[in-house]
Parts: sequence; C-alpha cells; structure tokens
Amino acid sequence: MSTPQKYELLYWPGIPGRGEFPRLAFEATRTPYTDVSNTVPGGIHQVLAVKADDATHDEAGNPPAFAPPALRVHGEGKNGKTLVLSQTPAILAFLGDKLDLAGADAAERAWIQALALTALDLNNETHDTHHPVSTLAYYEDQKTEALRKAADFREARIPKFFGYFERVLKGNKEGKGKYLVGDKLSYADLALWQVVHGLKFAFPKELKAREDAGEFPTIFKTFFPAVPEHGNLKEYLDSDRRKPYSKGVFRHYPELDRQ
Ligand SMILES: N[C@@H](CCC(=O)N[C@@H](CS)C(=O)NCC(=O)O)C(=O)O
Repeated sequence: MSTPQKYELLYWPGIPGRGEFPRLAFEATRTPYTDVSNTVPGGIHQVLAVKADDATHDEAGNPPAFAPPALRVHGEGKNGKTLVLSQTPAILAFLGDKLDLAGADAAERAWIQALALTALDLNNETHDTHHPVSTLAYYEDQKTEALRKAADFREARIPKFFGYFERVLKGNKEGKGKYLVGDKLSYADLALWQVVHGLKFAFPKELKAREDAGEFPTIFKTFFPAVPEHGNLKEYLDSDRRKPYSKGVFRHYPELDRQ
C-alpha cells in the first residue's frame, strides 16, 4: 500500500463547494494533497464516516466533524498521530500557518483571519439565496422566499461586501490591488477570489452589470485576474480536478439573478 499524502481533504465529490477553499491553498503553494472523495475509490465513505451523526472521537482523540470539509494531517495530531480538523476557517488558519499563506507577523495573521472570515460570510450568505428557509428542503419548495432573499442579496449585500473588500484592497498600498494584506498572497485572497468566481457563475448578470458600470474596479480588474497567477492555480483551474459548479453553494438559477 502506498504512503498517503500528508494532507488529505475530506469533502463531497464532484463539486467545488467549501472544499474549494483548502484546495486553492494547496494549489497556490504547489502542496501535494489527496482529494479523497474525488480520487480514492470508495473515498466518499471516508467523508461520510468523519461526519456521521453517531460519530465520536477517533483513536487519536479527534472530535468528529459537524459537516465537511475536514482535513486529515498525518503526524500533526496528538502525540504525532493524525490530526483531523473541520470547519473551513479553522482549516484555512491551520493551512495558512503551514503553507505560508498567513502573513508576515502576528498583526497580518490576525487581519488575514478576519478578512477570510468576512469572505466566508459572503459565501454563506450566497448559500442562503437558494436555501433561505431550510438546507434540507428542495429549492423549488422555498422558491418564493429565495426570490426575496436573492433580491436583497443582490441589491444590498453584494455591494456592501464588495464595497468593503474594494476599500481594503485600495487601502493596502503594499498590495497594489492584488493582495488584501501586505504584498503577498494569503488564504484571505484565495477565499475572496473563490467567492467572486462563484458569484460570477451564480449571478452572471448582476456581476457583469456592476463590472460594466465601473463598480469595484480593483476587485474586478486588478485582484481577480492576479490571484490565479500564483503557484499551480492556472493549471489547476484549467484541469478536470477543478470541478464545475452544480448543486453546491454557487448555483445558477436565472430567476434569482438581475432581470
Ligand atoms: N461552517 C462550516 C459549514 C460546513 C457545511 O455547511 N458544509 C456543507 C457542505 S459545504 C454540508 O455538508 N453541510 C451538511 C450539514 O450542515 O448538515 C464550514 O465552513 O466548514
């Protein structure tokens, strides 16, 4: 049996979803990892096991995950065992330190965490546009509420979040519009990039109208094209390892977009 990669990502197969945030961290730093459910035969069972409703601590003392994604890191758990970590922001903070995506000092590290959390808030709010009432119910059964939620999201929340990130990018002189903090890539940049990319898919008319109107020029014209220049990102984004959006956080329902 071959030795597993040090880093193993446990996430649902076939969609980017929240698994994409750690994937981008690996790809941007050319760090080897195993995307378990997409590449290991029967890997989905490992994902199901780590978040099973009756799961409890494993033999290494790791608590179960509430929901995917989870990250398995060999040799980094208690007493040199395997660490299992869930929650996207916790995974990103851990990887940020390990992969040098967490800033140059304690202040930058803290800012990066705050900015990544803000980008993940926007990710979570995007999910609520198509599932505003229940994550378990079908979209079709909450479409009336989704139409209201999506209108508010497009008209109020997108400009609020984008306006905020535009100010941060402009205000960080060292970053020249390419980086949220300092003058190098962080996991906050990757998180923001993924959310903007997903929103371009989910709400193409809304995003295009704003870009064409000259809104948020630093995000659209400087930041967004700059991020894929790092590490293996370009090759990854063109590969079949980058999964298409479908039934994940970023869904395209034309009726929810700008009319
Ligand atoms: N706050 C968690 C949310 C995790 C989450 O909602 N995961 C989704 C997939 S992206 C899931 O499978 N949820 C199942 C559930 O909540 O029951 C994170 O950021 O990791």
